[in-house]
Parts: sequence; structure tokens; C-alpha cells
Amino acid sequence: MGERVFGIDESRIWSDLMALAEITDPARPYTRRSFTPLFQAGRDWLRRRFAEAGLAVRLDTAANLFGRLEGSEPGLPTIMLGSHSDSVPSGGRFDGPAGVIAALEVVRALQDDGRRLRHPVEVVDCLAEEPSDYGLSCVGSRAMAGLLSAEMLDLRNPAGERLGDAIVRVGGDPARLAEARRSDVAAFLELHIEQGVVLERSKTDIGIVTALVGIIRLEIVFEGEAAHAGTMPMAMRRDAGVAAARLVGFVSQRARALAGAGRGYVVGTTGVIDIAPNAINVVPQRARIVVDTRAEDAALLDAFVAEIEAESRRIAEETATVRERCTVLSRATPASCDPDLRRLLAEGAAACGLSSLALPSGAGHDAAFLSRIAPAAMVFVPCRDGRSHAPEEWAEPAAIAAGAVALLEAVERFDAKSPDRAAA
Ligand code: HGY
Ligand code: MN
Ligand code: MN
Repeated sequence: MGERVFGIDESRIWSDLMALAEITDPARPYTRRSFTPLFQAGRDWLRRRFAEAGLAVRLDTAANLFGRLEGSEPGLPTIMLGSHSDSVPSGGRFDGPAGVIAALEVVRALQDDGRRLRHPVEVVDCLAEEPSDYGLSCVGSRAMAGLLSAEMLDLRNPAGERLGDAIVRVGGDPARLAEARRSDVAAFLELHIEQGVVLERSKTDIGIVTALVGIIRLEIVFEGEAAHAGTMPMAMRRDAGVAAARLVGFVSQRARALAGAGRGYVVGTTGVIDIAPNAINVVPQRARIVVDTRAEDAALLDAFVAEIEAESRRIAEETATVRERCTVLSRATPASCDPDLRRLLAEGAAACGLSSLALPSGAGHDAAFLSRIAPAAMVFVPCRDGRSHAPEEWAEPAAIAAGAVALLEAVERFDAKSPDRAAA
């Protein structure tokens, strides 16, 4: 066992993170996309680690993976800790796994010291937090919040598989999805790398998240007309590529303008641009883009999306293309973190000599959906240059361990103070 700080074993956390990181597509480190065999291999590894820690392991009907440790007072609601183990393509080793392993380490620290909380504790690996190939993110945490709809289960991946069938493939049972809905969670706490630069630049040990932005992702398809790039007169072209490019520019310019309007955090990104037939000397016939818009202010986010929708129609007219589709792929409303849990995190951090600051999250997280069914809070730890969703993503072992210490402190304080009594 490595050096332990407040019961947390830094080297155990690190060796777990590096072992899990090995389970990746070797051609595109670090990639462990949800619903793939690699994802399942990562799950199998987590199951073993949960079991070795003495946890009761189960999969719910939405294919969320849990490790549970009963409390000393039967009937109390659950303290849930965790994050996700799936990644974006060519992502990092810490986005998600740092939260799952830190949660596991909190339970191991309790076990090592023979300490038993009053409440049961669950470590969770939420299914498909990243935008999956079915177009939806936070699949498992939506299910726990009762927000994974039948329409969502009918979303299909490029190969035509339904999301519902993919959930069955990884061990869930969408026919009994209601059983995944949770009403017994006393608190949800998620550790995550900041994926920004605030903590690193301010040399602060941990971030205590105030709120998570709302996120709306929409897909727009322009249909033009394939033509010879050399002979078709410019004035007669119906170039879907030009339509897409103009809308990509609009999204970025408008986000910058709104961000300066003093109404909180606003960003807009077009991360997916598909052109067909995608040939050097052919005027693009079809262009599909997926836009990711985010804001702290729900009304502002809706207004931003409405502007994009209107602009896509205007661009279609001006480029003689047809806007074949403008579909909202996913929507997550802004979520606030629980003030009491935030206070416990701040007090616990201070008691352990850790500096902390409050900040919003520009990234989406499972905590956004768990906050709809339980008080939820997040601990951010610094990551190098704020890089994430890239192989260069890096967090120092000591930084993650410090976050786990803050997590453990908050859990123990919540457990001791919580007025929960066993259900009558
Ligand atoms: O996209 C996000 O904000 C998160 O990393 N899924
Ligand atoms: Mn991510
Ligand atoms: Mn994440």
C-alpha cells in the first residue's frame, strides 16, 4: 500500500487509473467508446476492482454499474459517488475514470480503517456519459433521473442499431427501465478533472462546482446539388458545403457576442462536419453538421438555438440549398449544485488544509441529471493547461488524491450530520 493521506492511498488511485487507461484502442489512445467491446473490457476490470474492495456489484436495467457497501443503519438512503468510464474518441485518461476511481478509493479508505458509515454508499460508473454514437450523452444518469425516453431508445447509430438494443447488449433491460429510476439517493458527489485552467492558474487544490451549464446539441443537414467543380458556373451552384461553412461561422461569432453580453457563460462549437461526396473536384451535394451550444442561463440558451435555427433557414435560401433537417439531438437544462453539499466540501477541504474555490462547470456531467433526483455536488481537480478530450489530458496523482480526500471528508461529514432516519 502506498503513502496514505487522510486515509486516501495516492499510489493505489494512480495504478488503477493507469491500468484502466491501458484498456483503449491502441490506434487512437485514449479511446474507450461506450457500448464497444473495449468499454465492456473496462467494465469487467471495474467489476473486479469493486468486488476486491468488498462491494456488492450490480448492473441496473439502464446498464449503470454499481458497487454497494451497506451502512450501519439499515433503511437509510444511499450516498452515491462516481462518474463515467467511457471516453470521447482520442480522449484522455482522466475524464470520467478519475471520478470513478476516486469514489472507489473513498470506499477503500473507509474499509481499510474499518469505518462503517450510517448510510449505504454506492460507487457508480454511469453508462455513456459522453455523446454516444447514438447521438445521446448521459444515457445512464438520464435513466436514473427517469429522463431516458422511449424516443431516445429509438435513436440509432450509423450502423442502424437502436440505443435500446445497445443497452441490452451491454447488460441492461430497457423493458424494465423504470427500475433504474432512483428515489433513494441522499446525496450524489462526483469528482472530475476541471477540463479548464482556473484551478491550475490560481494554484488552488480543488474546485467546488456552483452550477453546470445547460447543453443543447443540434444536427443540421443541408442538401444542395453535386456538380463539376470546374465547369458549373459559380452563380448556378447549390453548394451544401458553403451553407454549412457559413452556419459554422455564425455559431462561433454569435457565441462570442453573447458571451460578452454579461448574461453568464455561453459557448458554441461545431464539432462534427460531414460533407458528401467529399471529393476534391465535386461541389458538395450534402453537408451535415452537429452544433454543441451551452449556457448557464436556460432562456439565453434557447434563444441562441432559435437564432441558429433561423440562420440555417436564411443560409439555405441564400445558397439555393435545402435545409433538409434541423434536429435537437439532446438537451440538458442548467443544473445547480446543492448548497449544503458545497458547504461540506468547503469545510472538509479546509479541515484537511486544502485550498478551494467555487466555479461553474462549462462541461456537462452526470451530476447534472443526478441533481434532478438528489442533492448533487462536484469536486474539480486541476488538469494540465486545462486540456481534456485529447490524449495530452493530464492530472497529477497528488491532485487527484487531494480531490479524493475532499470527497471522503464531505461524505463523512454528510453521513454524520444528515438527519436521515431509517425509513419508518
Ligand atoms: O461534453 C461534455 O461537456 C462532457 O465532457 N461530456
Ligand atoms: Mn468528457
Ligand atoms: Mn466527463
